[in-house]
Amino acid sequence: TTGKPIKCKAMVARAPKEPLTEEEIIVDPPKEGEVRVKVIANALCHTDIYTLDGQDPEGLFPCILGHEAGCVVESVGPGVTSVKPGDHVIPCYTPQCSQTSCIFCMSPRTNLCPEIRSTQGQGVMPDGTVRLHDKDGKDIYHFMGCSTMSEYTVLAEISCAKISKEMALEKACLFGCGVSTGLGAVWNTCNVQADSSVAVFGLGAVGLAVIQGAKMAGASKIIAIDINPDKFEMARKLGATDCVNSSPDQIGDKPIQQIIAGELTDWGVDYSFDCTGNVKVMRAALESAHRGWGESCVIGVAASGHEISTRPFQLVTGRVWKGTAFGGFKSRQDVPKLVERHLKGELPVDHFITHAFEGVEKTNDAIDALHSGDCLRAVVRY
Ligand code: NAD
Ligand code: AHE
Ligand code: ZN
Repeated sequence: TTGKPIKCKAMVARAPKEPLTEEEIIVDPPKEGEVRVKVIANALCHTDIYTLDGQDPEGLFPCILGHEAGCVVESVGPGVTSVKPGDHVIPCYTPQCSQTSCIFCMSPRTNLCPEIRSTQGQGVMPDGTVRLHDKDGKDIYHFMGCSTMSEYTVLAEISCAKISKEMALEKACLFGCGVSTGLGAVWNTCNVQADSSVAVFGLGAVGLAVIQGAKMAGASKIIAIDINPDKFEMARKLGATDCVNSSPDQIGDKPIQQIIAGELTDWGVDYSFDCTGNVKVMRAALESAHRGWGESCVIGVAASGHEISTRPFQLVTGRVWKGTAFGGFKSRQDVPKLVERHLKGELPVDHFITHAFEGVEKTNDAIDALHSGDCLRAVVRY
């Protein structure tokens, strides 16, 4: 199939809020600097749903969603040197071009390589065209540079993190988004120190990964907050020392930040994380942070039009508000290291997989599982 189009099964997002349609699509061969991969497993992340629900201002339809996957290289385009057919790769929606001319890749302060971000946001490959077409030959947009709800897809070489073949791809896919983001928010973006206090709002896979990362960083107090009390069991298993149900019917009209900063701690927590995407929770997380030095990290994704607010006084009195993309990991160099740490037994991830499905056509069932509230990660193996 090298150099030839591949016909395969994919789940196409035809329009916002509509179920995905199972279709036979055509995947063009990779062009210069591109890689065609066979997708082995894809995990559903809330961001896929956010876009499918029409909330993503960059969301384009028809498209193929999916951005948390484990793949095998099928063929490479001209000029590709870092991967070859048969290699195991994790697609990275935050690429790493590593060029000396890239001030972002050359800086230790960020992972936000902008090399292909503008075309990626327009649902096309770096040359401005698509590689995905429906059976009538009509274009299908790419998504986050990944589009992994398809048996095959095409990625930019700089979006391919080559990983050890020892880790099963139906587990390795987790390092493609949510788990890495939660861990990285703790280790990179906030650099949580030992013996510090942490508050985590939202206990999905991302929030639970924050807890796991905070525990590994030696945090002494980890307050887990959610409106769904079913999430607390896993939070405690991963290291939460306190769990708070912030539903109004539990805490009434008492602000959650008052409970965190006034009752559970003196002055607030050293670090707080929003893993909900709700801008009101983001405010509560900031205002739960410690007077004088508290840092609050936004991980959750909020649609355009939803804005954060707080009194400037909160910052004047020493709180810092920041955010993270993919946990600040420089993708192609750091994802392989996370896989190595897992293989050494330092980073268990099995607990994040709550649902498993066989066949890309089961992706709609995986989406239903995600909406059920008892799902962390649903992995669809193709
Ligand atoms: P999820 O939907 O599985 O988890 C969200 C959790 O927040 C759920 O447990 C839910 O009960 C809880 N929650 C919802 N509203 C709440 C409220 N008002 N108060 C307290 N808890 C509340 O989502 P996920 O896959 O874990 O992702 C979490 C967020 O992070 C999403 O917004 C996602 O888009 C975003 N995300 C961002 C990045 C990044 O790089 N910045 C990466 C991955 C995911
Ligand atoms: N197109 C969306 C972007 C929302 C967003 O913030 N995305 C995160 C990743 S979420 C993964 O589950 C991110 O890393 N953004 C950095 C970037 O370069 O987009 C919107 O809302 O506009
Ligand atoms: Zn994601």
